[in-house]
Amino acid sequence: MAEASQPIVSVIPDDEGKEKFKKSDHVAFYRRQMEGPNFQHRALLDTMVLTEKGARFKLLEPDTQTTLLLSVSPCKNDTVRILIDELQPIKARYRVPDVITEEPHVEQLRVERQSKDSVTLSWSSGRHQVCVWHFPFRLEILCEDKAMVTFNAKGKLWLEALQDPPGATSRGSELQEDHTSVLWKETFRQFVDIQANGPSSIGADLCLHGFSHVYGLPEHADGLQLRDTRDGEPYRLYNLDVFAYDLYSRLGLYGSVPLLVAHKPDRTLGVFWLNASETFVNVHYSPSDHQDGQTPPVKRRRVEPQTDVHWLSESGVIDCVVLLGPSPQQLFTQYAQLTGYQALPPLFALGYHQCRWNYDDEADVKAVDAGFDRHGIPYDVIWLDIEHTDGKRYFTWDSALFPEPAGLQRHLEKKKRKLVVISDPHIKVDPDWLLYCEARDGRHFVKNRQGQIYQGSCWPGESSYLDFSSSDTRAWYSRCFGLDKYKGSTPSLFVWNDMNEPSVFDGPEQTMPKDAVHYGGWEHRELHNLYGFYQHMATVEGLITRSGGLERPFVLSRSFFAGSQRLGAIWTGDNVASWEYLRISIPMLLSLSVAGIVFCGADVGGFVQDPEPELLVRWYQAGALQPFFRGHSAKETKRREPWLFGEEVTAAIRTVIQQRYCLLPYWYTVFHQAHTSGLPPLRPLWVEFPREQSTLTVDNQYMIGGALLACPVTEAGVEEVKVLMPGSGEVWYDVHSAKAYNGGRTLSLPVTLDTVPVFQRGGSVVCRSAGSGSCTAELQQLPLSITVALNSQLTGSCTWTTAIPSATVTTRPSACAGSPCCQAVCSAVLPVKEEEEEERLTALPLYSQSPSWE
Ligand code: NBV
Repeated sequence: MAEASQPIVSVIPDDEGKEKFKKSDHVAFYRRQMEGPNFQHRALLDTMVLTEKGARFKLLEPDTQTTLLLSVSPCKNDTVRILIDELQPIKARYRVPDVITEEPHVEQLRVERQSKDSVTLSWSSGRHQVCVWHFPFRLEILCEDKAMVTFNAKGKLWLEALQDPPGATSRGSELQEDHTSVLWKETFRQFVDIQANGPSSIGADLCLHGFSHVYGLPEHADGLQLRDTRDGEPYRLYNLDVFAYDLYSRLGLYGSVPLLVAHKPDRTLGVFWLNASETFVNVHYSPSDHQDGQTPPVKRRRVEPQTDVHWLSESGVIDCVVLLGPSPQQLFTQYAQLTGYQALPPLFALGYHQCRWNYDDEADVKAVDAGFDRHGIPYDVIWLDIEHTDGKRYFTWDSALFPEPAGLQRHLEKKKRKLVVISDPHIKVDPDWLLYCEARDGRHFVKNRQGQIYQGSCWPGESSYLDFSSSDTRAWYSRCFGLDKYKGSTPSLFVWNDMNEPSVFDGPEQTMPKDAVHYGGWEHRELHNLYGFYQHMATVEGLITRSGGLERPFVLSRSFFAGSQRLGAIWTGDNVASWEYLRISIPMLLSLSVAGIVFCGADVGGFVQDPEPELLVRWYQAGALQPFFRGHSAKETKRREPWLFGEEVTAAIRTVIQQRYCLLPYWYTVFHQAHTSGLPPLRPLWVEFPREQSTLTVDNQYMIGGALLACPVTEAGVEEVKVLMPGSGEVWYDVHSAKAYNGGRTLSLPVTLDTVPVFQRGGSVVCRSAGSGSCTAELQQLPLSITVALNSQLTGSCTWTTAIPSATVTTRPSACAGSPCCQAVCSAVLPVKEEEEEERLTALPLYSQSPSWE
């Protein structure tokens, strides 16, 4: 069977002028919800039942006489879960499993006030309340009697109740072409989607009072702050393989996290919409630019701002958790308690990774590895793409190109370096291949709607797709990573899951048809956005089991969902070697970080096309300051190992990779923090400076942990950059020159090709390695240095905690037991006279001391 080639064209219309990916007006359920009947629901207050799981009410929609069941569960960690399902659906609607890690403890509710119009419930301290209004139904979440969030403020709540198919009783099960049957069938280009359950969409709106800045909802190639969607498309959450994706777009990319985070100076809150089917989100800010644009200008009263968010999904139930913060830190912890904390990566995973599609053969891999040593550039991992396999059969090797794969790994391992290989979710249809036969006979493949094994085209040609939603299939797949089973693998081999949206070359929007069928009879439409998450989970399990449960795994996945942070790393897919893509990588990674996917990176240098040397250097500088740091390039591009562009470029790249290695004790520490508290290593400025209005729209600078401010240069040929130094009263120290700057202003700073603006916050302590070594294993032998930066009173003292790397598996909440922490309190006091302050600030050396890793 012939191997396939990827239909490269994505955003460009095909020969018939039709686009490959849908816009919202191509999507029937979106149109139905938007043009919707505008039902007004009634909450039947006398049906209220208070249980240990919260409060339950019936909701009635009088026109259709549909009854819904609402449950409201305020939880101990200041979150409120709102669940709405049909009271008596003709069959069960899909509820997303495996994402929420543990059911949070529900608070004991008490009735605070009750009338015929509303009932107000409160719990523990009584600071927060929930008020349910009878007609029109809405649900308010209040803090000290002030509404923070109103669910159904705009009356957009609508669940399309499940119905029997037209003619199911009178005309047999064949669909008839009449006006109702279109609800059971949808056509996009040549693709026909038969909707076995008919229309089943859900929608609801939430008003976020007082908020005019919202973030999150990855993955989109757009700015950090979400935009008002009235001027175009809604944000789409539908995992798709989009080669060289369009920029500044709200169309769906490889992964989805339905978490929206709202921030204002005195509160951060979140809305988590737990649904894995195709989802859209509309954001309306008020007062908005639209209103401001009115001619003649209308004199407006000062109104409190608000953000209205309308969520719409193709199926499932309404399962929405409001996270009440109030601080960014609390919000991140609430979200991590719900969906899991970041897995603590093994230290090597935070080093530099060298990838290419493809390193041709064993000699090529060894030569590249030697190149790093020859040029004194540290690195930890070299990667193999799909060409290393025998005809794109994952878990195999091309025996001509990689005759001694275990020997190759041992060669790398002698230098304490690792190999990562790719493993995609499609399996070549090949009855002569044992692994295919095992999967087929073990019923591990997704089926089509007729009940046969589904087949689609991907790299190997005709392929079938593993059904990772089944725990049996996940267990079987995990076993494929066993050292006895995966021939040629050794414990220093780690894994990369690509194409797991899943990508299907001949499928609608290049993915799996929604009417394909998974374990338990669930249609693919119900769980589409979970597919990659489940493959990632199975791979991680495989690596943990391989090590007898002892070692922390490293697995990179392209597709992801809420909760993927528990599994490992993700990257932003097929970007392009251009300055715009370098710039967009920063807000893309910040949006992922805000939504819990904190171990993230973008292909350094750009995957598609060839970067000019200046762009390559700037990209390495930026990548070295981002969590997952990997150079990668497509098959058609020129080779671009760091030493191929002349000594100036090699030196610049060497410097930033070495600086990354020196900073690894700090990176590891901020990852340990993510693992234990949920705080992301990469933080938008407002996370650290929540009260500063000027930080709310900044998305070209960010904090690494609480101590370092990074502003990578992302423009060609610039000689100066503007940097916002946040926080009046703060002091910032250039980490290279120790020059001090007062916060609360924007500065223009001169830059050369070697400059990477990074500043340490006064009052913080940063732990570095005294040298970089050739890889992280060597780094750990070197002494550490700590840098104490004094704050503006010059009397700063701070607690320093650094995590000591070990390879062992850590599971929360006993994270510290598996990964020892070293704590020290560092304080430095420099008495200073008022009038001397400015002068002393600029001359102040950073205080350093040298303990060691042990
Ligand atoms: O496996 C080949 C590539 C891979 O290098 C890249 O990183 C992925 O995002 N893969 C996509 C498949 C095809 C890309 C055109």
